[in-house]
Amino acid sequence: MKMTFRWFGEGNDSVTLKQIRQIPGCTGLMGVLDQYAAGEVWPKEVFEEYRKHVNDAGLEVEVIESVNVHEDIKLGLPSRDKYIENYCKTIENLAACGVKVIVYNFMPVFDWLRTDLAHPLEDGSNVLYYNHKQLEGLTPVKLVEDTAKNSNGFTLPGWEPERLKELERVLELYKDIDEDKLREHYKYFLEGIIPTCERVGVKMAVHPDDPAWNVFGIPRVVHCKEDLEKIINMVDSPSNCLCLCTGSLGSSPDNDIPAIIRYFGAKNRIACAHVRNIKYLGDHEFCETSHLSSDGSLDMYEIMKAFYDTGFDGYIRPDHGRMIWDEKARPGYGLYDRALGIAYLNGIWESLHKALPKNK
Ligand SMILES: [Mn+2]
Repeated sequence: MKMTFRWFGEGNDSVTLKQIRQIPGCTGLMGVLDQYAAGEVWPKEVFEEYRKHVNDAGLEVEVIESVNVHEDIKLGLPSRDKYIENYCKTIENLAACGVKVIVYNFMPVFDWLRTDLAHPLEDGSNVLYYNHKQLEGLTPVKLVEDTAKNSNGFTLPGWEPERLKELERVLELYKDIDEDKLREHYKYFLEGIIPTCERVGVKMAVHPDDPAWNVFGIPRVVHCKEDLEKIINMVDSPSNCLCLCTGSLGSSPDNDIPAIIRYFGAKNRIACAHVRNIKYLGDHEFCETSHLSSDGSLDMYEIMKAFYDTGFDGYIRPDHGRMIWDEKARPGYGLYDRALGIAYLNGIWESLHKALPKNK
């Protein structure tokens, strides 16, 4: 297992590489380069410079998180072939610089979604919060505007202003697309990119829908065990993998996270993981919490044990944290609570290793 940390890049993150390097047991990044819009080719030289910069700070960057899939691919438009070709070029360029895993998602229109980015907890911290009832009566455009206003001046992943200008037009295009149609388009995408991944030794890791259900009537096909099974079978290849995000899948109490980890871990299809806790507050209502099991609804010991027992040797990072100790940062992505999350997850891992010496 390699412990990593999400970093948004120089000038785009309140957290520094020096700070990340000082988190015990954290050896690398899940990196983000968000200057390229979905569909653009990431130039090798630019990424190589980024990699050197990260390596010079004493950290690895073998996982990249922000290679977004162009909406035309999800919509199955004729222009998708050009974007798939570009995606393959980006895969080749990143692989040439040592990238082993690329995280992406296949959520139409919206990336992750919350209704409050600073929900107060009893301990005086604040966290991301979701209540499905609050989406009722809200238009997608209004939600996006509210989110942009409340993100402490940072652009949230998936909410890039350039992409949102076309929001209404894109929503209209999705009216004729159901889940089966979306899966057809997904399969076409994987068939287009996986041969390149196999050739250059990259694993694609799909991030689950967050939250784990449909929003605004738009189809989503990555939020339960059956969905994930369909995806890994669309193209049966060791390069067609999952990014197991416990908080995203875990937003639905119907998903048994340790069982899902054991099932796909045994097939060697989990390339990386985001590990965090959430707390159920009602029907389709939850808040995020510290990583500690007793603070939320997920059993983090059982989650880490499932990774351990299946011989997981991929990349893990803590996911969103609370905003604590008066830190000012991108919602969910402060230094302090995520660093505490790493210390805690590493503590569980060490205990597992010493009690059950099967893995490292
Ligand atoms: Mn995640």
